[in-house]
Amino acid sequence: MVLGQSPQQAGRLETETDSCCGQQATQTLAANGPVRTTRQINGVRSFFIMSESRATFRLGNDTRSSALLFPAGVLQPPAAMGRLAIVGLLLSVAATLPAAAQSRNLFQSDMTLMNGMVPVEPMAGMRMPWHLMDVGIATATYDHQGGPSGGDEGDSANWNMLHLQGSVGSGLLSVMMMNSIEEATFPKAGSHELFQTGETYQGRPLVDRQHPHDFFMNLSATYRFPLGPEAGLWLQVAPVGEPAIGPTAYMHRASAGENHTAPLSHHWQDSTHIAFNVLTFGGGWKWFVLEGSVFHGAEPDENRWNIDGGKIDSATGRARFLFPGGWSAQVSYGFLKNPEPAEPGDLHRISASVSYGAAGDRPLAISLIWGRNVEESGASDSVLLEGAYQITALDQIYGRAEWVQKDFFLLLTKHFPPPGLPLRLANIGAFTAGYFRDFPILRGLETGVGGDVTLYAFPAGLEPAYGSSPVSGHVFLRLRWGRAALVAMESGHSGHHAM
Ligand SMILES: [Cu+2]
Repeated sequence: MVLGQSPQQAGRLETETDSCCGQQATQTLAANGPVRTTRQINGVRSFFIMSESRATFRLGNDTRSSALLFPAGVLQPPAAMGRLAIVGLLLSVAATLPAAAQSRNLFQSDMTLMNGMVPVEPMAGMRMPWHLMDVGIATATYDHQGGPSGGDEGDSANWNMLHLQGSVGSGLLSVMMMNSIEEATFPKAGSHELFQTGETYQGRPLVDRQHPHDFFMNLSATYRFPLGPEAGLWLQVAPVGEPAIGPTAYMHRASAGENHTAPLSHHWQDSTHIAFNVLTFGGGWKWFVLEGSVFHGAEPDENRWNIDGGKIDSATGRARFLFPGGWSAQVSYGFLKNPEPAEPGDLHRISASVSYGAAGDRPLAISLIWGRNVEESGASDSVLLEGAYQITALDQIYGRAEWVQKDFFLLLTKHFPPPGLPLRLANIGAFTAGYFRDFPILRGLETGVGGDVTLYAFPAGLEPAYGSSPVSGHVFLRLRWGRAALVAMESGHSGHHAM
């Protein structure tokens, strides 16, 4: 749903560009006047999608049809606003067309894209009217985790994001609030997930459980200041935010597809996505981004309803690379001051990842992620490979393979190791395959069902706790509303784009 949307955001126009018709698309852009042509840099075409529904309106493969609806100068305010209102109205209607018109793009909700923390922001230099977007997901899941450490439950993973954005001065201001009520929809001690670790419940470590996310998952204000069409600087002030480290958090990644389960390497790679008192400063030029954050290093406490706060004692730095053709990568480092108060000690985290299709602008997305934690007791590594493929507009397959080194004692006994015990690591492998199908029932609400199965590899010494070959799985109903803003960040051959 888009509340108070501007006409050009009301729907979604797609043009098809590929090696054969890219030239034509370029001409279409050029025909739309100077505003549009400034957004074409070095063949890098940037796009901006905001829509209230995933049901997108395809104008067909002929880019000339979009030129009809977006005639020259149409985006030059204010004279064009009336026409845009009509186009917006048409597209709003089109957005509710039956599922046959849906695209095969994967869903993503990357907040760096939504908040314009990118070098090339397609609306840079244009006046953006204030608009409020709402996007969210809720699942109803039956979760079975096998073996003696497993269990069965019904739960719901969920989040909602309110995103207010508009021009201030020559830049773009984004205000975001993201909430989750998992504290009410997860079992008190967290959702059963074999080999999952991280955070605490009643002062004891959570083992084989995924903690619920805080009610305030994000509360941030971001100002992006353009430096011409190819560069920008940004500052984010976030009582609750994501420091610049690691890949996009799993629940926002296109490559996670419909897999709503936290990776076992969450606390090696992307667990800082909820941090307190975060200040981020960044900038980017063409395909390169450099950003740094300071924040409070402790992980969220057991009270999931409040905003923890805490003094700024930790820092991260990240370089991002937005390659042509849908590829992107990051390398990052962070110092986290005493992230787990129940098990005191500082943490150094190093991460590198490569992604394909992270902007959710094509049917396939893949991420390969490495994350390393270096603690006083020693270092441990994690590697994750995941992908999602939209076979048709309604059918998706997804998968995830992980290898992560976890504390043997913790997994075996479900207690923190006593101080002084040398760190013994267990190599844990987890392999998930899943299938999801959309069943469009209600307009404005995307409804679908999915299921997945996970198998594991682990040392024989853990068999007393896990059995010899546990099998886990989920069956779930997923509701989703809204769609995140998207900035495609590739050049050259590309899939379906909106403009
Ligand atoms: Cu998390």
